[in-house]
Amino acid sequence: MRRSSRLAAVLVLLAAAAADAAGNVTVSRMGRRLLVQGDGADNGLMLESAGGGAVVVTGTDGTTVNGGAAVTAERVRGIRIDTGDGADTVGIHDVTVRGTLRVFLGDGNDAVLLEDAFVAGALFIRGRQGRDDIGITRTTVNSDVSIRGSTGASNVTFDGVTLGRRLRITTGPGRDRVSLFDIDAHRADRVRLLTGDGPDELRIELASFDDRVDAHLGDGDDFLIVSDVFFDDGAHLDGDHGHDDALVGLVFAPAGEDVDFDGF
Ligand SMILES: [Ca+2]
Ligand SMILES: [Ca+2]
Ligand SMILES: [Ca+2]
Repeated sequence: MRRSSRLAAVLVLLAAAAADAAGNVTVSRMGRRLLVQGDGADNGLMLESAGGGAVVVTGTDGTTVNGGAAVTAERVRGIRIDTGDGADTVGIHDVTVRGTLRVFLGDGNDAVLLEDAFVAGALFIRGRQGRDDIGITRTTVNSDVSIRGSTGASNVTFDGVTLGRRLRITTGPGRDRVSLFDIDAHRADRVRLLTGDGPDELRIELASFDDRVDAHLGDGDDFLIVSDVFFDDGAHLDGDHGHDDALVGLVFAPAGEDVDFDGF
């Protein structure tokens, strides 16, 4: 009897420790902007549309939201998420954001996946230290998109993304992988892709760009793959220093526009 009650006490303690490790996310609002603030623990959270402009924020992997399982916010326009330090995981699924969506990942090895979303304003995602995975899938953004990876290795993947204005992706000195696949930018503005130093890989496949595309792969031995891409206003793709390789498939540009490959 005493043994089993002691075991039960140990199990309760273990459960409490696990909950502490997953931390708590605080959801508040400033006007029609939803503020989602993580703590220093490894937070897991999921944002989903609840219909009529409402958004439900659910804790995953033991993370609590305002001390409970989930919080629903009505009539949300913009969203700002800051997961703080720790290895955080953010899923944003099937959400319409009528304003701006900002995601700050803090330090730690973080992951964010934006899927089946529509963002009427701008999209900002910021990593800091650690190794970050940033994925955007089947999503339309009407205004600027700005992604800044972490100082460690970043993995930035766009798959089925429609862009309305500018796109800028910047990664740091680590070994980064940036992949743009199935991109509709034929009504968008200028694109800048800067992978920083370190041995990086940049893939641009099945894409159409209305405005100019500039890519710089920085120092380090980099690898560029470009295939089935229409550059309506030309492109400058530069491997910079290091031993760089390029694999070039079908690339189209109108007469008078150049697609330059430098440093490969
Ligand atoms: Ca955190
Ligand atoms: Ca973090
Ligand atoms: Ca890099």
